[in-house]
Amino acid sequence: MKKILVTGALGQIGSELTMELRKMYGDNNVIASSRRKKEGQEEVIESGPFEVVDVLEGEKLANVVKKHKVDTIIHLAAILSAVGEERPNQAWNINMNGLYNILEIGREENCLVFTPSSIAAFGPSTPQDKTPQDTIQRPETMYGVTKVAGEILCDYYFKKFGVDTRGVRFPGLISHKTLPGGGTTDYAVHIYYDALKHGRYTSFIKEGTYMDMMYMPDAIDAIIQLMQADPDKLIHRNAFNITAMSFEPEDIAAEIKKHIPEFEMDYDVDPVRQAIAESWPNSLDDTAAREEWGWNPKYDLAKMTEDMLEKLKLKLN
Ligand code: AKB
Repeated sequence: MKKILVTGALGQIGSELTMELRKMYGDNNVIASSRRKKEGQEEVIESGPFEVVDVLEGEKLANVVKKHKVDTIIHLAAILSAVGEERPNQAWNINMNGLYNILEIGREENCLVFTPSSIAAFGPSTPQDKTPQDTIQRPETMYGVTKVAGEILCDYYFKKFGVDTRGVRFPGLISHKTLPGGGTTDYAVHIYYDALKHGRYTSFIKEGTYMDMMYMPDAIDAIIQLMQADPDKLIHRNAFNITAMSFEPEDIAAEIKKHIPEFEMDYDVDPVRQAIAESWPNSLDDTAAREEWGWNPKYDLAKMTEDMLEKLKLKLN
């Protein structure tokens, strides 16, 4: 029987992943953790074990793992790209020392460790179109620096200590349950809320800026599928390129217009997030993930937009 600890369980990915894992493995076998309780997340906090612990508190975290006899850690607690540029010091501390603590616990307690990387692990010198799995990684954001360093650290723990580390490079994630916190791709979530609430959206990302994106159900499937993958088939581990779609702001606006004909979009570009977006790939090549563990996303832009608008309408009414 699996016993899974999810850090950052009240965040954008964690809140949905925890509930899905509880359905699969049983409520008591999935321990949600966060550094504090958050309003609006009662479902996650109350439907199974919940531990208040900061990923920087290594000893407390190790005790949680021992207490619940955890064998799998899904480590999601992290500072994202835009906030990371405002507070690089904090981004380095949480993203690196948090991961280090998790890997040390993984080594001592023999746990499988999943941690996400990101398209942010690439930079302006990376090939921008169909970015290969193995290529130049010289990011120019603190978030990106921590993601590349994290990938290498996870590889190190696998090679040196045999810790079963696995990861994916997530693109921008779009969901209707929990808002993302402080990323560059967040515009692609906000646009749906504003379309329904106000019939218009002001984009902080410039027209013509392509980035990879994915709908949350595919992201959750990716984590679960990779966790369950046969280790003998994994040539890569930290971390796999995965993508479901690549679009510019005009594309998502045009798709929304099919459902809300009066919808209008204009631009008030944020130079910091625009520069970050321009340093990231336009589209990833995810062949390795497809070949090594069967990655195959279900949602494209049209299908995602239909579902997002339907679910958000219910939520906002
Ligand atoms: C961000 O925009 O920072 C994140 C990411 C792509 O990792 N959504």
